[in-house]
Amino acid sequence: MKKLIITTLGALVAAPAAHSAETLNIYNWSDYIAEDTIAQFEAATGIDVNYDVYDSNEVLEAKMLAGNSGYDLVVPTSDFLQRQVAAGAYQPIDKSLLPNLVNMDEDIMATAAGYDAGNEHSIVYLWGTTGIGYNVEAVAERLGADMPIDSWELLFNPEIVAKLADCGVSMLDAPTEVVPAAMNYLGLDPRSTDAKDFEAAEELLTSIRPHIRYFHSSQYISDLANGDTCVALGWSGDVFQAQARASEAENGVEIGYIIPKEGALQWFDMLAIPVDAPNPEAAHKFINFVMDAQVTADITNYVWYGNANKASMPLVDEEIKADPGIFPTEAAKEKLWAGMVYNARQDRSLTRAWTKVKTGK
Ligand code: SPD
Repeated sequence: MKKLIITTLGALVAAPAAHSAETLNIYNWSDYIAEDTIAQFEAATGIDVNYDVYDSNEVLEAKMLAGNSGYDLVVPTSDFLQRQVAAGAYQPIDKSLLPNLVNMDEDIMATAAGYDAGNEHSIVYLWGTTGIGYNVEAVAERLGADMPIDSWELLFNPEIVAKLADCGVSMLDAPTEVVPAAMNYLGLDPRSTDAKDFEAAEELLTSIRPHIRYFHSSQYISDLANGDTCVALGWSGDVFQAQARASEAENGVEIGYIIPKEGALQWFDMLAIPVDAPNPEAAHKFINFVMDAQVTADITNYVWYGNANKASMPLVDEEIKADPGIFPTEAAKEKLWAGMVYNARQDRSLTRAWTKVKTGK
């Protein structure tokens, strides 16, 4: 059984600096940092951190495009980042301020550069997949113990998901992830931008809508952990956090995560500095701090997401490195798809389909 592990930085952290009036405003995904990362940074630098969280790229994007967010550091997913960079929302990263850049995995940074040329405005923070979390016992009770739990069928086959409705099925409130997953299940290209494909996904999602208890992108961690829901279309590390919480609570709930055999979205969340950040120097210090091998390993060991820090890998728990739900097998990798960058027209069409699914209108 997995355990939440809290590690300390030990020798890495210098003696606490004298109090300074300097402040760093961070806006990050919820449940996406180790318990002690911020305190360690404050102790090492004397910078006070204000730390806010969100659970939706759309919410972050609205703030970035409006400007004057007051944030110094944010964490958009790479596909969203690309269009925000195009809109001038971020400032170039000054790599001369990042000696720990040498720790990064060049291959993963090169993949991310597909969204941000030359990694000019962003550094990979963590990455993961969008798959299915499930309560092993509750699902087996309803579907039979020999039902293969390896497919989007669990959520998108109306006959199967109907049998799970009573124990609680949830989905991310993330149209750019759920609609492509539905298209993939239908045998369509998950990266399609064709309005007809969005409509096909909408039709499928509408047919299973009566069996979905809610659409939300963070509540499912505690609900799965407590046994209040039994299936969630969710993010890899969040499901593993639910598994760890259930294990710590010793409540008898066993949670599994699958990357469906048909394939899944693989995404990269990026550290980026808004163009109007009040304190970009402190943001650079934080990015460099996070790129320390031990700091990144502590984060991965706590939140169960992959990172792009090669130097951290020897410090990542063996159990995490060996889990194919966190670090997919070569065979699973072949079926992963990358997030699509939608233009405004495609985005409207996707959002329309999503609103209809959620509201039935
Ligand atoms: N609880 C942290 C979840 C982070 C999810 N990142 C978003 C990925 C979007 N594709």
